[in-house]
Amino acid sequence: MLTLRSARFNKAVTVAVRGLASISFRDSYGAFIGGKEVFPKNGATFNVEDPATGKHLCKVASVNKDTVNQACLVAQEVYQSGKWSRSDVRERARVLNKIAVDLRANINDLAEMEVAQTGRAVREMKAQLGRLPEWFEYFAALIRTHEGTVPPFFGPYVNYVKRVPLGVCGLLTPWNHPLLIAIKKIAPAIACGNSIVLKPSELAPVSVLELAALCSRAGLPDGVLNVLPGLGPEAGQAICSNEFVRKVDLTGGTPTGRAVGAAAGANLAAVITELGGKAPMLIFEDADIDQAVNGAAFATFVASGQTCIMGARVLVHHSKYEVFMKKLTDKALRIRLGDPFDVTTQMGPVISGNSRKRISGLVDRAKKEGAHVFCGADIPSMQPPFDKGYYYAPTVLGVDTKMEIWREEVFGPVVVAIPFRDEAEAVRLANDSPFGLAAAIWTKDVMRAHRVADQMDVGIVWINDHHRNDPSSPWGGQKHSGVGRENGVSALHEYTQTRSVVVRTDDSKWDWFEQPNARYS
Ligand code: TXE
Repeated sequence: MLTLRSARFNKAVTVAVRGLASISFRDSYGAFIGGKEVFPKNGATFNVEDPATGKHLCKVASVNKDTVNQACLVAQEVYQSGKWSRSDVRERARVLNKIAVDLRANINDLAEMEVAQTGRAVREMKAQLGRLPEWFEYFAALIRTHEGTVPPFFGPYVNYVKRVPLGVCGLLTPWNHPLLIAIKKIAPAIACGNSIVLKPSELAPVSVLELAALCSRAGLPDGVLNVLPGLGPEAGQAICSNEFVRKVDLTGGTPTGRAVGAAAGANLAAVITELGGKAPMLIFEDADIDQAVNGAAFATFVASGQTCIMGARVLVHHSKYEVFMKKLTDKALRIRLGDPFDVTTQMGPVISGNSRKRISGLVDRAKKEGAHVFCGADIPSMQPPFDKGYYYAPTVLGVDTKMEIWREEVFGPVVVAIPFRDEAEAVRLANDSPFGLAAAIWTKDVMRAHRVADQMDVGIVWINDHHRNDPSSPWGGQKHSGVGRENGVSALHEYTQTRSVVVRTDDSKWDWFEQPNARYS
């Protein structure tokens, strides 16, 4: 049984999930507002299902605009009280470090909950969640060590500049890494003294609700972190439009980014967005081909390809194209699909029936446009109960740049491949995308590695690797991949604003109206 559940969450019927018997879901979950579980009066709920079997997991409250507005008021009142927003940074750092300790103690339970909601393989989720406490530790350290500035202000003045919180921040998070993405935003936001209203994805909201209860138990004052499960166009839009919300931080699809940006813009709230991607992997002729194949398979198929930085386009020097594609295909064909709770499973289903339909549609249209199928491109046959799950075979396609699938994000286990003749062509192909989130370069030539990295129109470049992330390292994209950065000092800047204090140090009398030579500025 999950041990982390706060006493503030009601006890209710639990539904055991197959596989690792320790995990269970309650029958229903409410929102988490002001430190308590709240069931909105209208009783609206949505269902969460297990994508590996299609079975019902639990019901979750679906909050409407009224509940969003109540939660934003709670968040604003606690912000204005100064209880957290003006608390000593030592106290804030202490609470963040305590959250990290409690999170570490509950990682296995939370990871299993993520497996049940997302269908991602348990090995992946445990590896990913094992690192989450680092975000709280990093931002605890950053606020303890961050210093203001003293600009060289003209004249008899001292000008000091502090960074102060923004107020209520609206966080909109997706289902593919429910806790990782929520924590990437929560840790800097609370470290800086903000209050939060967070809407998790309607497909995987439960672990984020559990996290809020955990933070509350660790000493985060009530009302600083409020979690509002609900639907995007209703609850998500209501957050963007609420008068108290000063910043909206979304990770989601590009169309959602536009809708969120428009609503937040009308509300004069700032926006950070981490949106889609179509990351290229450039495989040069001098790369260690076996390692590049391993890296590309990891980049493409981890999380069933449902990550924003997934290796979506593989560009291979023409002299190595045949051998590379043969090895990548062999590797993709060996990936073990199955029960995500089985530690030997290497890939689970995709998140939903709709998502699989979208993936199949893109692949089927690519085939009609003449794509070469190296492997996959179909729905695998699975043993019950997984025959009801949303599995899609690891897919490798040879394409050309005129095809829809070259440009569109698939968000599934599908990689498209193209050979290139020289470095200039590789760079041109890599940048031939509406997205600009990440790229990977595989080469042993150190000069080429940096030269090519410098020409990528993206926010993140890996050299001889993929997917690596750290709380200290800026994360975000260019073009349709979004605006702003997560992680590192950038995130501290995203979640604060400057307050500039100008102090006169000359106490001689002055009078603008009597002194014709008095300075104006
Ligand atoms: O994301 P959505 P979905 C991409 C990927 C995927 C596509 C759709 O291409 O196929 O997005 O996935 C909330 N106003 N990524 O449908 O809908 C929503 O409830 C305010 C990339 O799951 O963008 C959820 O909490 N909020 C990605 C969050 O936004 C709205 C991760 C993201 O949901 C809203 C996931 C609205 N109008 C999907 N509509 C990445 N960058 O990693 C939705 N939401």
